[in-house]
Amino acid sequence: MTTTSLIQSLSLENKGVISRIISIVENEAAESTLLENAVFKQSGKSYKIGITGPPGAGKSTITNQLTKLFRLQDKSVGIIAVDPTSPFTGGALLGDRVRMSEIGLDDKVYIRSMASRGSMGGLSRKAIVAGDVLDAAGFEYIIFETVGVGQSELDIAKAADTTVVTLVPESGDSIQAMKAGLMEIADIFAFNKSDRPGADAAIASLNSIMQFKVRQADEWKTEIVKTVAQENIGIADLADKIEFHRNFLLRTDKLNQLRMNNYEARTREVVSRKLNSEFWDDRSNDFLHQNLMTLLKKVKSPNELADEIYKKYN
Ligand SMILES: Nc1nc2c(ncn2[C@@H]2O[C@H](COP(=O)(O)OP(=O)(O)OP(=O)(O)O)[C@@H](O)[C@H]2O)c(=O)[nH]1
Ligand SMILES: [Mg+2]
Repeated sequence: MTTTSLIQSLSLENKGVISRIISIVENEAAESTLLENAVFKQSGKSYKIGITGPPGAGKSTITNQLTKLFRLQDKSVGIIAVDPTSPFTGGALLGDRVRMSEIGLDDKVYIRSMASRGSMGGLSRKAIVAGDVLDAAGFEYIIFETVGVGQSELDIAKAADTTVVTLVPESGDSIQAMKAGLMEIADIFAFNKSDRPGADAAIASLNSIMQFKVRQADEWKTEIVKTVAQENIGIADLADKIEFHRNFLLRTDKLNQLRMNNYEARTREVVSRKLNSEFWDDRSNDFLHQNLMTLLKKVKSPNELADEIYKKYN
């Protein structure tokens, strides 16, 4: 299929086409940029939810329950599960197999797992573009589920309209979350596994940490929702809070601002990538390698060597 016919046949019903386009993007195949441009221009109608948090907190369980709830409202849902730590992809993960059997057979649900395949390079960028593909296909909700607490989660959170951070009672999660920068990105905390001991105390401590968060008058106040995802407790409440946040963004005209900020970051990222790849050719790389000794011997600092290379090869 040509790129034009791929784009023309892109729709909810056509999961094969969705998968093909995402694969082309994922593999950075030749026609990737053309497809990225086309889907971007058709995107913007979906509502994007990011679900992130530490490993095992219940992100997948929450995603599945939310999806079931949206389906009861006859809303279509596209899910992108991003795992920067796993070399597997395409539903090879056990949890994803369970998920496929639960909700994956639904016509109006599409699930895609994306993993790093050994290199972290551009995974979050590709996941965000995959979001554009699902958006252009017409899904009403898109859920980005990301494992761990690293830079890629933060990047993906920026591409979401509402970011849900999942925490659990154990292991001083709130403190960890604060350190990892999750406080700043959380629109809603889903305090999951609240069937476990210590949940109320942990929520109280999260609450007190949040009081220190500096907030402007017109800024969203982060919500905390108590969930037991496995038993579908608190999920309707979570969905309400997401809707509440969405209405807030629309009412205050922050949704467009937020998306514009995200598009700005994406544009800058492309420019940085281009500059970087143009700059580092054989000559500049050789020069760097030949001068590494001057760093070890403390003749030059990295700043000085960088300046020298920059002046020489720019
Ligand atoms: N007790 C309890 N267990 C839960 C709850 N929600 C999920 N679990 C269990 O916790 C485990 C991890 O849940 P997942 O949904 O796979 O968590 P995750 O955050 O997606 O995990 P990773 O993707 O591996 O980071 C599973 O065994 C779930 O059944 C809950 O509310 N209470
Ligand atoms: Mg998971």
